[in-house]
Formats: sequence, structure tokens, C-alpha cells
Amino acid sequence: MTDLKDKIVLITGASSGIGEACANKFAEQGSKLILMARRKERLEKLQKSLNTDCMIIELDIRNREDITNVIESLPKEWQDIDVLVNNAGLGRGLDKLHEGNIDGWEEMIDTNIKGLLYISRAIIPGMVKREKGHIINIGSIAGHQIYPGGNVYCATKFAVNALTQGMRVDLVDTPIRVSTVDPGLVETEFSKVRFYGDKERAQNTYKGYKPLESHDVAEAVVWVADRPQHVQIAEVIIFPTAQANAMVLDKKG
Ligand code: NDP
Ligand code: 8X3
Repeated sequence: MTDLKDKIVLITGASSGIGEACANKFAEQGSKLILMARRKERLEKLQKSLNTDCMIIELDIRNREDITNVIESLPKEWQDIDVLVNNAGLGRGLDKLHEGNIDGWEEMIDTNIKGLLYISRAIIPGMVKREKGHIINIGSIAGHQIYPGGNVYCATKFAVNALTQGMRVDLVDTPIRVSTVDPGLVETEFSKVRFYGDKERAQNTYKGYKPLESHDVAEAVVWVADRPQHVQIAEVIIFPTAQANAMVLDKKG
């Protein structure tokens, strides 16, 4: 057990992939968890499997009013959130910008940027008041480099990168830490969502090399959260060994 025991950790997008893996890893440390996502049945299943205090909240992170209400009405014993993992996010399509699906753009902007902002705006004031807290944003290599067809998704992750830096600057006179964990290719439901349920295309994204698994990223997130108070990890970029940057991947076959 580490310093994370009994800490309250709120994870957005905990119903699958990286968020679910973070829930498992923080639970192993004895943290208490608030898990958010739209798919309640997935959260219930995860809650049952975890050996720790865990509260689940069915929520669409794009809904600003719901977020404010939910955070304001948290039971007293769940209000003092120590770690916020801003993980909920998605990609939609891989088309050239001039051929892109505008509804998909709206979904990415509303979720990856605005959703992250709403939840952060609701939770950070409490951290400032308590002089305690850590925000860990899940960015992406797509927030550092643009790849073909990445356009709007990359723009949202560049925004997450900018917001992480902005939070860190604005909170520098407080004990609150701000970090980003930015993965390359991780095999999750991400590509299934990006390609609107096209399983074959999604599976092909992870063929011919060994991609990261969700728990690889979750281990980095827990490590970042578990540094001593005077240590603030600004950024962790994590790739599969076969990936060198957003565009260079050693894919066999
Ligand atoms: P998954 O699709 O497996 O998980 C995405 C999670 O986000 C789900 O739990 C989903 O829950 C939640 N989510 C999506 N939209 C909303 C919404 N409107 N409201 C609430 N929750 C939402 O993908 P990953 O685990 O891969 O993605 C997690 C994060 O990691 C994302 O921010 C992604 O951009 C980032 N990332 C992923 C990489 C990868 O290669 N997989 C690489 C780099 C970064 P539900 O649908 O139940 O609401
Ligand atoms: C998700 C990984 O490389 O598809 O952020 O952008 S990538």
C-alpha cells in the first residue's frame, strides 16, 4: 500500500479501456473511487469486481448542468476529491478535414475539450479550498503531432495539452499538482468508436505489432499520482516499443 490508500480518486470514462484499468490500479492501492461514464451497467459490473469503496455515476460529460448538479450533491464523505483523472474521450473518423463528418467533430470537441473543462471547473475549486489535489489529464501523442486524418481529434488533444499547461500555471501558487499522461497506440474500444463500430478496421489498427494495453497506461497514471507531494510529473509520453512517434510504426505484414 502507498500514499494513495483511502484517497478519493474520480475517474471519468471508467466504463472501458484506460479509465477502467485506472479504476483497477487505484483500487489495488486502496483508493476510494468515484467512477463516471454513460454506460451504467458497465460501471455496476466494475464496481462489483472492485475490492474497495466505490461510487458510480451515470453521466454524459458533455452535459454541463448534470456535472454541476452531480458534483454539488455528492455525499459529504465523497466530496473531498484528491485525484481527478480526466480520461473520458473519443475519436470519430480518420477522414481528410474537407471530407470530415461534422457531427463527429462536435462530439470530439464537446467531449474531449468541453467535457474535460466542465468537470475540472466543478472539482478544482474544492481542491484549491482544501489546498490539496492532483489533476491527471489523459492526453495523447495526438496532442503533440498531427497525423493524416487526425485533424480535429489532434486539435482536441492539442487543446488538452494546452489546458494542462494552463492549469499548471494557474495553480502554481497552490499545492495542487497537474500532470498529463499521453499515450500512443493502446488497444481499447477507442478504434471501434472511432470507426463507428467497424470491427475489422478497428482490429486492423492493432495488427502487426504489440500495442500498449490499458493497464500499461494505468500503471503510469498511478505512478504519477503516487510521487511525493513536492514532485509534480508534468508529462509522461508512453508508446508501444514498435511506435516511434505519431506517424512511425513498425507494423509487420
Ligand atoms: P475507450 O473507448 O475504451 O474508453 C473511452 C471512455 O470514455 C469510455 O469509458 C466512455 O464511456 C467514456 N466516454 C466517452 N464519451 C463520454 C461522454 N460523453 N460522457 C462520459 N463518458 C464518456 O477508449 P480509451 O480507453 O482508449 O480512451 C480513454 C482516453 O484515452 C481518451 O481520452 C482517449 O482520447 C485517450 N487515448 C487513447 C489512446 C488509444 O490508443 N486508445 C491513445 C491516447 C489517448 P461511455 O461510452 O460508457 O460513456
Ligand atoms: C489515440 C491514439 O494515435 O490514434 O489518441 O491518436 S492515436
